[in-house]
Amino acid sequence: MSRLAEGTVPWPEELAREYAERGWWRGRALGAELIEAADARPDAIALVDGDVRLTSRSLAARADALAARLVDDLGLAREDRIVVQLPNCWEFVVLTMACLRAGIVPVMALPAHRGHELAYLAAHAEAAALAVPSTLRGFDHQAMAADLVAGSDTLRSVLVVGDPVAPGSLDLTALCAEPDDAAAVRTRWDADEPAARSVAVFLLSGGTTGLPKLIARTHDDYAYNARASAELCGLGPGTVYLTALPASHNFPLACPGILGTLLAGGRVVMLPSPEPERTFAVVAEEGVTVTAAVPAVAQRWLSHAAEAGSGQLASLELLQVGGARLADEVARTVRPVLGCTLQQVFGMAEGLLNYTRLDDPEEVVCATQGRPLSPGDEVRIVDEAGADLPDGVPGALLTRGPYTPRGYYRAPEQNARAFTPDGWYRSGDVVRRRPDGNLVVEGRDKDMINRGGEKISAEEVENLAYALPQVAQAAAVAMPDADLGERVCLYAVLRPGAALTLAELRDAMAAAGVARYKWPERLEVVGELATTKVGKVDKKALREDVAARLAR
Ligand code: OOB
Repeated sequence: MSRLAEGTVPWPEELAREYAERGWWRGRALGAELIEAADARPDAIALVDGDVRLTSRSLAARADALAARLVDDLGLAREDRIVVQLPNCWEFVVLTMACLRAGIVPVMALPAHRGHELAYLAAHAEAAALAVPSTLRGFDHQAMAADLVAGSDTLRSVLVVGDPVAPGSLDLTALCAEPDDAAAVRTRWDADEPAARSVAVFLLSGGTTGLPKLIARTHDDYAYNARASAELCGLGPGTVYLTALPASHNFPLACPGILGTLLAGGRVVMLPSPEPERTFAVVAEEGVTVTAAVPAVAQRWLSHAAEAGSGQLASLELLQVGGARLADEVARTVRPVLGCTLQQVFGMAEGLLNYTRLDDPEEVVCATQGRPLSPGDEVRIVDEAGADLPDGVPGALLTRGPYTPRGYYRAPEQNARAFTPDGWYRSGDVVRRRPDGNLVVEGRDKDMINRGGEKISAEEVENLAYALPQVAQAAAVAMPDADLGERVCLYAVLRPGAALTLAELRDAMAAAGVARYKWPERLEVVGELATTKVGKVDKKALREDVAARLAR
């Protein structure tokens, strides 16, 4: 068994056979499926990023050529890992496809991550390479990458997009060049497909533990995830999908996102930020038909359209919103203000995707988070004792299915908590099922803060706070926020005589190389932390306390 396979928890063989028999798992590598989709319409423009416009033929040839260069020039081998931290650019798509062709596994990091997160990801995945922008929003990613390589036992190569490319780094844009021998590289990978049950990508878990867990998505399961999502969303050759959310996130990557659009023969447009003015202009210029947003981004687009009008959005047919709870009142404004259909998406990198359907009544689209994608998805809603609850009663959501893996990568302890012995994933979400089958997300029972779709583990923030000598006790909780839904508030009990300000706390997080979205935005220094009857910190009481303070 390969090293990677050893760290993953496979589906039971009987179910794997059933998934294949039902046609959900095709037994093909996702890269091969993408190349075959490109074959169907070779001259169609498949990928757009600013002035760069690539046909399907060119995209496929570049991906195959890059795959060969990663193996021949960089010495990467099948199942080697590469941490991918790129903004939304065309090279991200070529690199992802190249990895899927060669069986090299991308670890999908976020542009907002910093040394703290990337060092951990590289170590846990034992990554051999790292792909970064040269600089982004004033931050020198390449310098950070050099430090990471210096401190790592496994990292050897740094691939860079943008100027300058430092000596010792490799120019990823150049490596993505169209080859002279497209037919030869094509034949090479056609003859050497990675196994369908092997790991295709590592996604990051939303995070309830100290550091994010890696989710090994296989070729079979992730191809199904993207293909079935594309079908549900009605994607086809006429689709123009705008990637405005960070491309490495499961939602814009495969729900149906970039991969679903390419499998359906459509066109992907990459945009580095969802800033409304630029987004609206690109929607108009490119004739975008589908895009995805988190509620905070959708709200910015709605405000912009309310002021500037929705004239530029004439081509937009479908807006998907997910990643955090969309308020029903906001949902109801989407069609009148933006002039397109809304689809709510309640998904998770661990697998299960719920969608409202395109032909659902407006009431369902605006007041629910949809229902499972696949007839193979199993959902249970249970009480604290694990007993099934009737429709209408909120409870903890458990799930299994053909694209929901049975465990995290190399994490037996976390798996014992996050999965039941018979393979149900405990999502940590509290939901209620309506008689029509649609789910409504009522809250959650996991210790996570959802900052506009960015998931922050309370435990991770607390561990970082404990690194400060002033802090005796720490509890991170969500505080309500009109723009982002939630932000991080830290409650701290200080050591006798110690003092701490929010600025000092944030400076310490910066110095530790922690991604900025995790830095607390409010600090409450208290004499003691409220506890529950069993002596645990009472987070519910703290959330209520901060909400009350904000309302004053
Ligand atoms: C998506 O994936 P993750 O892994 O970043 O976060 C998953 C968690 C869910 O367990 C839930 O707590 C929350 O994010 N969530 C929602 C939601 N969609 C996700 N909570 C309320 N309403 C929603 N619509 O966030 C994700 C992955 C694929 C597609 C869409 C979102």
